[in-house]
Amino acid sequence: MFDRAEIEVRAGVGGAGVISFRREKHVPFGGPDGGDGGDGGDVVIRADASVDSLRVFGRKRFYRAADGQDGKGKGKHGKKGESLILAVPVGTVVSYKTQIGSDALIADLEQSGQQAVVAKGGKGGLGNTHFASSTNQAPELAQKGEPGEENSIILEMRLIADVGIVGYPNVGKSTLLAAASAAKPKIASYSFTTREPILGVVEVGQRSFVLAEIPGLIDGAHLGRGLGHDFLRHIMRTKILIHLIDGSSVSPVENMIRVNAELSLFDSALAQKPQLIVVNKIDLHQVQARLTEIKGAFSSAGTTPLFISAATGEGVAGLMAETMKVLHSVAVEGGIGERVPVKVFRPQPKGAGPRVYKEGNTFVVVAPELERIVAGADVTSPGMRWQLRRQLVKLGVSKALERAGIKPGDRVRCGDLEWDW
Ligand SMILES: Nc1nc2c(ncn2[C@@H]2O[C@H](COP(=O)(O)OP(=O)(O)OP(=O)(O)O)[C@@H](O)[C@H]2O)c(=O)[nH]1
Ligand SMILES: [Mg+2]
Repeated sequence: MFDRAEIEVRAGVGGAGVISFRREKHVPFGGPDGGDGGDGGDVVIRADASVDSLRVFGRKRFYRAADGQDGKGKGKHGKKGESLILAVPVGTVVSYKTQIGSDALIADLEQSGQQAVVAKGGKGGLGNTHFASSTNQAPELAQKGEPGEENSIILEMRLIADVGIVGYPNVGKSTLLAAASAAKPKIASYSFTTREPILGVVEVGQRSFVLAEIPGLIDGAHLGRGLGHDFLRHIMRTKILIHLIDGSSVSPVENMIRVNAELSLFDSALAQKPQLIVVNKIDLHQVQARLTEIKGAFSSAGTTPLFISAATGEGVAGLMAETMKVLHSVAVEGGIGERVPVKVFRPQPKGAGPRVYKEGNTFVVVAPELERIVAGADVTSPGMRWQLRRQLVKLGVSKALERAGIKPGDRVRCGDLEWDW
């Protein structure tokens, strides 16, 4: 099952702004006319109804969007880099892989056409026209483009089943799925026979719904025990649950309570989904003999279960008709059709002012705006140094340094450049 893929995405680098001056007849030095660099392209993930698996992402791991073009003279701006759009199946959950190991949700693409930006393109650098002022009419400063964001992204396909069958191993989930649909899951008398969620379509009269077996739920599943943890996520989208209980177990009621505790420990929303409580294996003698006792125990726990034998088919049609009814009432209550707004993920806060910290005797300036100017500047020219100094004031770097206690003669570093204050 290709229900999960990890990919690396890199957005385009912004194009560089340029230093250029107008050349006119009879005018030895025209004004600055260096255009800005174009923004780098984004990497975008978009849900597409015509895509049905994440298979392609298993074959190719790295994706990058186009870089922005550099600006040109005569005020011409560079072209924006084209965004890279990756099509994924509807129902894909997109998250960002963090260093600490837990994933951070970016977006849940529930409808065709819904999309999320997973790596933002770098902004293009400013051309030298932006650095002109009344006192500096020949600015020799321009900005380099910003780098594009780079992220590790996890794509996961959530099963879109309407109904999930949950319950301990070996209670007869596969047997029920096979009895109610054309699915052919493996059935065996040991636990964890089913290792992946399996789907089947159930027809009730003219209508149908998708039923899924959710495998491997055991005590501690919310902590990652058994197989359940991975698949608990998959049932988040189901509208209702069939909670199947083995009638031949020592205490069917206790089993129901424990499974529900497990579900709510994983996610309280999961425990609040409507459930049909179903006792299975009523064809067995020992279950027949205890039927009244079991009914009584459930009723004192506040529920009235349905009784079936998945093996013989007794009660299965009735259960499916009941499931259809509950599904319908959930839909009418407005459980479906909610829109999830597109979330754009930005790992770094933008627009933070310059920061200064001391490294030994050197004052280090962290100011991306300035670093990008510094990276492109020829600091050997005195004119250029003067222009840079003005930018230090303008971007608030001088203030930040003074606040940090800098004195004339102290060493300052910004990006690759070091100088005395
Ligand atoms: N007598 C009887 N046995 C049943 C019934 N339903 C299932 N079984 C048996 O119970 C055992 C487990 O059935 P499965 O359908 O594989 O159970 P499961 O819940 O899917 O199990 P896992 O996938 O391992 O979690 C098998 O030996 C089935 O034949 C039933 O209604 N009556
Ligand atoms: Mg099974």
